[in-house]
Amino acid sequence: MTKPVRVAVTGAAGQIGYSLLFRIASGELFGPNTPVRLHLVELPAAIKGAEGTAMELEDCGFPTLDGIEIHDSPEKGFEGINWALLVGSKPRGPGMERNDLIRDNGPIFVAQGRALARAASDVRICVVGNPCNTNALIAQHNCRDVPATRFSAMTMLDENRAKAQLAIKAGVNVGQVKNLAIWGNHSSTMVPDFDNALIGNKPVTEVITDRKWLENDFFATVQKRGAAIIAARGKSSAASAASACIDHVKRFLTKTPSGEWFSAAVPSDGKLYDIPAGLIFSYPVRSKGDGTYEIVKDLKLTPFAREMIGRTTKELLEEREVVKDLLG
Ligand code: NAX
Repeated sequence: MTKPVRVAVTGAAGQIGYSLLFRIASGELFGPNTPVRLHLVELPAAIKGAEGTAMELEDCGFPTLDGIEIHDSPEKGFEGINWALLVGSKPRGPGMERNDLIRDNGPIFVAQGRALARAASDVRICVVGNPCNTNALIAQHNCRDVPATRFSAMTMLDENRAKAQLAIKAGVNVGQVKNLAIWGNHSSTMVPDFDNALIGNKPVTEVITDRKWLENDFFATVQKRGAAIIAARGKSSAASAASACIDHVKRFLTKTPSGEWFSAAVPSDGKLYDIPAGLIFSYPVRSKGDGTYEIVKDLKLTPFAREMIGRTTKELLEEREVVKDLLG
């Protein structure tokens, strides 16, 4: 009998949780032969909602779902887990500045980092809750027992959004678009790197020759897609975020084909592309197929891309400054 993979999802009663949990339970993430034990972690006030979701998960009759645990504390919720998908955090309220959100959510990731250190050893962590890069930085600093390279933050949704926009513009299926790296912060300063991406094995810039569109409309659409969805739906992206989280974990668990890469925010070692050490920075990465990865080296960056990467780096440094007292 295969040992179940234990996956904790924080914010299990939230909108992303409601989509994500079913896709994990169905066997889509770890395959049809790997049982999954879900740890639903919520705030005490939202436990009832998590119980409702758990009932629906049972009612789906997924053979891969080995069991469900519901916890109102990260200490209990993270016990023995192999994956921590840290989705839960406070949403940005009306009139709230980004720095207020960073300060408000920081303590959640201090507590969760400490709980991970105590409760889990063979664990990999993906932070989705915003501001995800800096939240991942806080969790990682408060969990020194787990290697830093096991922490990542999700920029896969931004990659998927960017690929979709390029595919629409070029009139091709999105499967034709490859190697679209997101650099930097998951925020409106993110850098969708079209110069190194391919459409049907040709450079994007050979297929879409309108560089003005690429540097302006394409950039702005990708950077502001989250806000556009809120404006249209009245709620933030949920199913697409859950789908990207599935893609993120799958890409780490699958050997990346030669010459390809995907986007994930991972700790910088300070040696590549002039990014200061320690930041959780989105890079093009390649998985070795077992959860470990390498950052793709020696990609050529245009002066435009360098300038944009400089801006997103500056923003991440400023965010780190705002939470410096939380970096245990
Ligand atoms: P919801 O407000 O629907 O759900 C959040 C849930 O988290 C709530 O049920 C709440 O009770 C729970 N929660 C809050 N603090 C918690 C804690 N300390 N422990 C456990 N649970 C806790 O938000 P949802 O739409 O699901 O979004 C969740 C997070 O994802 C937000 O921070 C959001 O900004 C972020 N996103 C990140 C994206 C990314 O690409 N990285 C894209 C989508 C999304 O915007």
